[in-house]
Amino acid sequence: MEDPRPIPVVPDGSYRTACRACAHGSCGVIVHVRNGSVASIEGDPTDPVSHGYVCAKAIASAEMLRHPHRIRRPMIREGDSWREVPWEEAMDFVASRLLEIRDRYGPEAIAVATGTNRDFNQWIYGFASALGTPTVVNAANECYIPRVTLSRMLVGDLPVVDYEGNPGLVMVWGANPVESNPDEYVYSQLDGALRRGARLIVVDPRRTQLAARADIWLRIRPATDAALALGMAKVIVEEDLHDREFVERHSYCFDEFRAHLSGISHAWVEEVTRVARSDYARAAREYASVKPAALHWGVGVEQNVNAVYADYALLDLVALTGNLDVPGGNVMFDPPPVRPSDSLFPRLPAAQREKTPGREYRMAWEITRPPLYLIWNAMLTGRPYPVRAMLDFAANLLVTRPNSAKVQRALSSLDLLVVADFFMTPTARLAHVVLPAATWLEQDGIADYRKHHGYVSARRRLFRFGEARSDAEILLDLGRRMGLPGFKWTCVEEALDEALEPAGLRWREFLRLGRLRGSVRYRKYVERGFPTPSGRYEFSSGQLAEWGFQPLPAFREPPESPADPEVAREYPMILITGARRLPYMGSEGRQLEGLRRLHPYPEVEIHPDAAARIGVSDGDWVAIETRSGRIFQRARLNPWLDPQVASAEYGWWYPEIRGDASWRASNVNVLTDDSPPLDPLMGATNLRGLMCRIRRAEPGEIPRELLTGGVDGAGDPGI
Ligand SMILES: Nc1nc2c(c(=O)[nH]1)N[C@H]1C(S)=C(S)[C@@H](COP(=O)(O)OP(=O)(O)OC[C@H]3O[C@@H](n4cnc5c(=O)[nH]c(N)nc54)[C@H](O)[C@@H]3O)O[C@H]1N2
Ligand SMILES: Nc1nc2c(c(=O)[nH]1)N[C@H]1C(S)=C(S)[C@@H](COP(=O)(O)OP(=O)(O)OC[C@H]3O[C@@H](n4cnc5c(=O)[nH]c(N)nc54)[C@H](O)[C@@H]3O)O[C@H]1N2
Ligand code: SF4
Ligand SMILES: [Mo]
Repeated sequence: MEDPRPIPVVPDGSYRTACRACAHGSCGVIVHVRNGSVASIEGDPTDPVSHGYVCAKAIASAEMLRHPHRIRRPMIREGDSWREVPWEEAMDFVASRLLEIRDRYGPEAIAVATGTNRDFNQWIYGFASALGTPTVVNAANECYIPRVTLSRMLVGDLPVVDYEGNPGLVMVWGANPVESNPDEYVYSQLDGALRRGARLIVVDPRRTQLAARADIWLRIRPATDAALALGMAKVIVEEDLHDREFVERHSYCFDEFRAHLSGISHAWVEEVTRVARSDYARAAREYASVKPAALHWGVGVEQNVNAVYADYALLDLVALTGNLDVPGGNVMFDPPPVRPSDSLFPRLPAAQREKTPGREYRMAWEITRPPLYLIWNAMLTGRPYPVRAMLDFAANLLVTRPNSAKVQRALSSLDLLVVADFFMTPTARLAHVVLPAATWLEQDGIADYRKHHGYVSARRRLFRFGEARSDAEILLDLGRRMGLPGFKWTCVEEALDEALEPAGLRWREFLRLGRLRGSVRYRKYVERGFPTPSGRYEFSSGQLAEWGFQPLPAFREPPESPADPEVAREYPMILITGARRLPYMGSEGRQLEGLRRLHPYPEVEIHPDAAARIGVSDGDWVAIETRSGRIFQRARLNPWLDPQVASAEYGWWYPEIRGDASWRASNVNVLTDDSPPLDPLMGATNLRGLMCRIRRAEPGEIPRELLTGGVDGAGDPGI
């Protein structure tokens, strides 16, 4: 095999840049380049967000950079094999096929897909708008976009914890920043606050490392966060602990909210959430009395059919206690002086926007993020319109989207699937064209461009690997070839210059400067008001009412519930899918020995009593079954869990296994469903709180490679 060594584009030295091995943290790092290769990657202690934090994924990036199984050249499928082709040929092929499909069926027949919020995403959304397609597949309905969209509607932007403002208490709700550093946050910030003496409340069905450190841990039943938040609001209002000044001067419909809370009983909250009233009342009192207090919430809250109302109830807690936009509370930070990412590209024409499927999921529809089942259906049935092609940049859809079997059917039905990735993922294996993407060490870009903490920083290209190109480079090339409006730049650097115009900087200057931040101002609502119909914080949303939705947050039982005896008889356990583990981002990293060694197999946490009932010991392989399918993971016994709750890992596929078992054997999305009922506003599916059964796995059922431990971290390229 030809030497895959990366080529440095800088002389030996130490370079400040922004990590992106997890698509989220953008931790400031210093990459030491010696003898033309990465000697080490260390945390940058001067970074104002990450403060020198660095994790195993960042360290493993050096292995990733030179991994022998990375895609090195564009490839076009020929029957069952792949032909490596020059970029020119690949781009011409893709552009001409896409134009044919556009001319025949309309631009909406071309889906564009991406995964989690990555720094290049404005290019893929810009490409979709310029092309004129509303058929956008991303993680909006599964991730934290319900929180972002609702926050924009009610308070202008996502209120992020102001760790620099020294919160006296942090309530971590459905988040686990020790293992996952979601958008806007890095664990070092929370750790710093706790070391400075902040109190800690954790709301999580699992006793995470953080929960073990907490003053109060509320072991909530999965998917009942809306009910618990309402219960806490009820305590605060009943005991007159709310911030009177905020409520009187800046809010609207408080009396309706109070009446709404009177309509629920504490007995109901206890029964639904399985948290004792005395415990959540204590948490509510602390959260309402310590000033300032911050709410650090995560997707544990959102990945279920109550997503938007759970977010609303949490936002109410922040507002009610006067912790909105105050130092050390939850702040809507002003953006840095860069052009908003969507202003760089043309807007989706109104007539095309109107075609977005799923208008009934109104909040998702407004932002052109239709629930995914509608797009898979369109591929499979041609209704409401045919979808015949998909460009997939950075999404391993077969593993990370609910109902994997259906995703496979839908993608396999396309006339053209183009995937840009680092490796031959199960999704890439279905493609007609695969394109080699550049990692964070191989590209110039503005880090955290689309985040909400007010910072951006510079990420610089240090290496080239094979013929890999950054996603921005690929999409710019494709857009130009197709003659799309707005794709005017001759190189990505010109677009970066344009993005930086408001700061009066060009890319090269920003690279030297390294970082920009918007001005930090608090209580901006005093001057600006809120972006609601009333101009105040609305405890009852005028916008939701106008759309015909229940205007105050409410809870409904998940579609599969332990409260339904018929379901519970067959599937007695409540399943969480996807609590994160530090070594892996989503479905990534299973090829990297440095990470796989840390965590070689997927684990499902179950209570020892539940394990004893099915004759399972710690480390045994078990079968997890739902109405949708069956997978295998290894049991990890955890005495702190509710004995009825199990927590399985997500993102698992085995690069070392050929064939469908690679993505079917342990992929938790074989168990999830994508069909209604969904969250009525955002179309979120139940990734937390579905019903399952767990039993001992029979040796014959499990792929041989897993039992013999024949997992070679380097894996099989799968080509
Ligand atoms: N059951 C269940 N499902 C879930 C979740 C869950 O908790 N449970 N979480 C959901 C959430 S919150 C999210 S955001 C999604 C995440 O879903 P995805 O974003 O699809 O997750 P990843 O596996 O991280 O990334 C997909 C692919 O992108 C490639 N990649 C990474 N960076 C780049 C890049 O810069 N360019 C290119 N071209 N490719 C790149 C990786 O190699 C990987 O194959 O999953 C969702 N699905
Ligand atoms: N290492 C690593 N880091 C990541 C990712 C990754 O895959 N790996 N993914 C990135 C992505 S896409 C995202 S969106 C963020 C997500 O990061 P976070 O928002 O922190 O979310 P998770 O880590 O998925 O889950 C947080 C906690 O929610 C708990 N939980 C599960 N169900 C419920 C529930 O119903 N209610 C409550 N209150 N809690 C519940 C879980 O037990 C878990 O401890 O992380 C990002 N960072
Ligand atoms: S949390 Fe993410 S950005 Fe930060 S060091 Fe780890 S992989 Fe890199
Ligand atoms: Mo996410």
